Amino acid sequence: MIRDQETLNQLVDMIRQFVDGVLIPHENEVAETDQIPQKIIEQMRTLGLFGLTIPEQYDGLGLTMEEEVTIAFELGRTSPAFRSLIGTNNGIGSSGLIIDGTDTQKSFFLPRLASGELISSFCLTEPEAGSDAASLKTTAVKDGDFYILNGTKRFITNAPHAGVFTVMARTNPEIKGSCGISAFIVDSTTAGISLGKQDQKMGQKGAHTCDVIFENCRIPASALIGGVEGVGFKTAMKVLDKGRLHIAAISVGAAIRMLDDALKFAIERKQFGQAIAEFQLIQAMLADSKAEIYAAKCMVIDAARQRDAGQNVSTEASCTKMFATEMCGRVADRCVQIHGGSGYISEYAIERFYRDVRLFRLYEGTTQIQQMIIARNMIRAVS
Ligand code: COS
Repeated sequence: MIRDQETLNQLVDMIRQFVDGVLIPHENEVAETDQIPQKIIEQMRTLGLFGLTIPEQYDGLGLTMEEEVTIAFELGRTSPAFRSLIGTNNGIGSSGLIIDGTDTQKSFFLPRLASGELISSFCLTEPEAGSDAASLKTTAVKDGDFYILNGTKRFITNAPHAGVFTVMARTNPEIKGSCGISAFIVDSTTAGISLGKQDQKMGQKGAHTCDVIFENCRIPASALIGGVEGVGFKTAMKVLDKGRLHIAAISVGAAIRMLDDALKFAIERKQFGQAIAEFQLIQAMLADSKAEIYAAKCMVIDAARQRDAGQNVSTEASCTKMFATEMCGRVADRCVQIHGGSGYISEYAIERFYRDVRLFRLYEGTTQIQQMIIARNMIRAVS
């Protein structure tokens, strides 16, 4: 759903200019230093980028899913590190609160997340619980008006910067599966929380992840999201339905950028006395990429509209995440191929994008998990 096309167009134009004029020119610096310059973070705050999806009553822009993916198509055209910094506040770090939080929890945290004063992280994955998220072992034991958290969370995006964590933990150890899990909103300065060393990733330099370790970490009972035990896994799954659409949209944006760069290169690069863009084998790679990007974009918009209409989009979110991220991987590969040897050299952005986009097929559920969700939903629908 688009509430007001003209206002959205203005926002998209502003973000497009910011991406082209500020973010793309700083991509190499971010890759080399593994840091986003502070002045860019300030600009992101001023532009309201930390609160794109946070409801207006909590000082965000309250974008609908269709509006959000439209913005994500633009943000995807630059280094994923920039998107990653604002991504948790707009997605997995705030959605749990927005979907299932109490009014008090929302009023306290959401305005701070919208302004970027606080960065949020989503703590689901553990060393022994990745794809099988319901097997997580972190415990939250009730102790009067408190819970005591113990456990380790792994690969937590933005954890080194986070002011607040959404933590999924087992409140009922008797129940081994998903029903024993609850979600908490945890102040990162609470005693008993420590961070592991920063992960050295294949790509996405400037986006930071690490372990978050809870050791006898005492949090108030009011930190229980929604005030209800045992529904934390469902909260996490609802968060991921939305997050998967966002990652799909970012994948479309990244593929558009890679193809733009490859097209430009193919037009400029001459071999055998002519631009390589004139060769049909190059054209096939350009055309296949264009068509697949178009298909993924249509899927993202359709699924976003269905979610805005209040429909359950679990299947569509997984279909879209699977198709768009796999498409992005194929486009990355073809665009390296079009660049030839230059595609393997860091002077060209495609070398970095090739590594950066590899993560899209892994996080927020691997392609194989999306396949499993889609097939299970199909089978359940008829049985
Ligand atoms: N929305 C709401 N509820 C959902 C849901 C969704 N999208 N998906 C599942 N649930 C509910 C189910 O209805 C079920 O509820 P009941 O017990 O009341 O029937 C409960 O949650 C458990 O679901 P399910 O039985 O499907 O859980 P499984 O453990 O079998 O499988 C998968 C869950 C594999 C789908 C889940 O663990 C998953 O998505 N794994 C990948 C995790 C991931 O993406 N990690 C990335 C890191 S986070 S960046």
